[in-house]
Amino acid sequence: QEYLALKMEVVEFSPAAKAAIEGSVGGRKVYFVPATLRPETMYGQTNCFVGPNIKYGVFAVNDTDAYVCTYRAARNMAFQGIFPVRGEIPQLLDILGSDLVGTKLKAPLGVMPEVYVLPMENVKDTKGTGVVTSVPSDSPDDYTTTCDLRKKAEFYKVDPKWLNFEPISVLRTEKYGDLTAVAICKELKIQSQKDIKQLTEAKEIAYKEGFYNGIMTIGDFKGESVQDAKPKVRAQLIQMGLAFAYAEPESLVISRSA
Ligand code: ZZB
Repeated sequence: QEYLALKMEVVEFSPAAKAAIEGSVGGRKVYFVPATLRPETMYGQTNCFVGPNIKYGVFAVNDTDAYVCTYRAARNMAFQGIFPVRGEIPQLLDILGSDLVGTKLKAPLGVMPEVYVLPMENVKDTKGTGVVTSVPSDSPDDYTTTCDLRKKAEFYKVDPKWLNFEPISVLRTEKYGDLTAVAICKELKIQSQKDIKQLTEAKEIAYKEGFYNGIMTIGDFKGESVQDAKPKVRAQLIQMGLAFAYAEPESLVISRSA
C-alpha cells in the first residue's frame, strides 16, 4: 500500500504535550505525519485525529525536523530512506494520544490553514502512521466523529472551539452533490462512530463515487476530474516539501487482523 504522508507542522502543543516534549526535541520542528490515500482532498482538512489510547513516538528525521507517528510506522520508515541510518529508529520520546489532543497544526493546502488534533476511537495503530488527517466532506468516519465530538464535547474532553468548522467541499458528484460523505452518512442513517459496519460500507461508496465520478470544486485543478487531479496534487505536495511517500507491506497488515 503506497500512502502519502502529509507534513502537518506543530504551531502550538497542548499543555500536556508541551510538558512531555519540552527539552527532548532539541529545537527541532515537529510534524504530525498522517498517511492518506486522498491527496486531492487536502483542501478540505478541518482537523487531525489521533487514537487517545494509542502510544505515539517522536522521531528525529535530522537535526531540524522530527515526526510524530506510531513506533510501527517509524520502523517502516527506517527501511524507506526517511531516517538517516537504514534500520535505525531515532526515537526521542513516547507520548500517549490523549496528551496530543488540542495541539494546533498547520494543514498543507487547507482552506483552514490551522487545525487542531482531536481524538477518534476508530484510529488503528496497525495501519498507516496512526495519525489521520480529517476531511469530513469526503470521509464518512471523519464526518461522523466530528459530529460525535460536538455532541459530547465534555465526555470526549475536547474544547468546542477546536470544532468550530463545517465540512468544506473539495469535489462534486452528480449523485451526492458537494459533500459526498455527509450525503452518504444521511442515506445510511449513520448515528455515531460506533456504527462500524455502516461506516465501512459508507467509506467504500465514498471512495468509488469520488474517484470515478468526482469533479474538483477547489484548488489548482478545479473543474478537472478527481482521477486526473489526484496524482497532480500528490506531486505538488511532494515537490513543495509538504509530504513524502510512505509505503506499507500489505501482507503484514492482513496477517495481523486475520
Ligand atoms: C484523508 C482522507 C480523505 C481519507 C477522505 C479518506 C477519505 P484504507 O483505504 O483503509 O487504507 N486512515 C489512515 N490511517 C488510518 C488509521 N491508522 N486508522 C484509521 N484510519 C486511517 O484507508 C486509508 C484512509 O483511512 C486514509 O485516507 C485516512 O483517511 C484513513 F475523503 O486521509 B484518508 C472515503 C474515504 N475518504
